[in-house]
Amino acid sequence: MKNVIDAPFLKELTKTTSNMYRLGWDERNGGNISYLLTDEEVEEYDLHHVIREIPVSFRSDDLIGKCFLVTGTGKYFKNCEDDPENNLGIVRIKEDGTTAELLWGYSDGGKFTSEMPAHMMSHSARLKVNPKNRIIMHCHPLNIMAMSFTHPLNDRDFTRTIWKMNNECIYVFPEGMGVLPWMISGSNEIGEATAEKMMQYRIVVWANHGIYGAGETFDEAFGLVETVEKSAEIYMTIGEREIINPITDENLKRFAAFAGIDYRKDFLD
Ligand code: 2HA
Ligand code: ZN
Repeated sequence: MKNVIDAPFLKELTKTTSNMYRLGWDERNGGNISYLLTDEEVEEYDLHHVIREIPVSFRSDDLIGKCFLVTGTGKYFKNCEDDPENNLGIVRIKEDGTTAELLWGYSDGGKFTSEMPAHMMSHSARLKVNPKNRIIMHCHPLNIMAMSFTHPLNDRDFTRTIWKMNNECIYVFPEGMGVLPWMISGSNEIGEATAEKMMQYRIVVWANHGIYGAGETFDEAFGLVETVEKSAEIYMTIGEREIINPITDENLKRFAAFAGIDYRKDFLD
């Protein structure tokens, strides 16, 4: 039976938390990640003993029996790589759907992120749309947060602005992105609202707070977040100055036709 400490899935996650920290997206204990493990991964590693049970504040019937590697509440992304067993945990959703069985980690007696509702509900939503989804990632990138203070908060307008700051965006997330107003973070309500958006999108912005990204791989989820953040940076850098050389709706339509992109048609004029 292999030790989780040596698992590629653990290294992938801790490399990602370090990258995100260095990008300035995860100050202090900001941000959280959950990674759905495959049955094969769970079989292969020393994950067959329940260390303790941790209640969750909602039901996840769709996720019963599934195992997730999840960042710990109050823990810092910058510390995950050096001390994974304390900062991370692997939990399995018990048959009752409202209990997490700890199989590894949270070694100082800790528990999963305060954003567990948004993570688990988003996993349920994304798995309905794409059974291969494995990652839900949340962080606080500077420019996305700044933009959400001054830009209208509806999916269409926000997507259009982000798409038009960088041609690549419509290629990377042709379905667009969801936006939520300020809500109480950590609540079941923000979890439900995020999951509803996740039925349509892989990206959900939480105004005044940060962003969620979903994907089959870390590259996919991380790539979505960094692409949105780059566009938001361009938007914030332009600021109040007049755009005299815009990317137009017509430009995006021509690019989409050329590249064969099946984008969200009602998001362009
Ligand atoms: O875990 O990012 O949204 C810290 C947060 C809460
Ligand atoms: Zn947050």
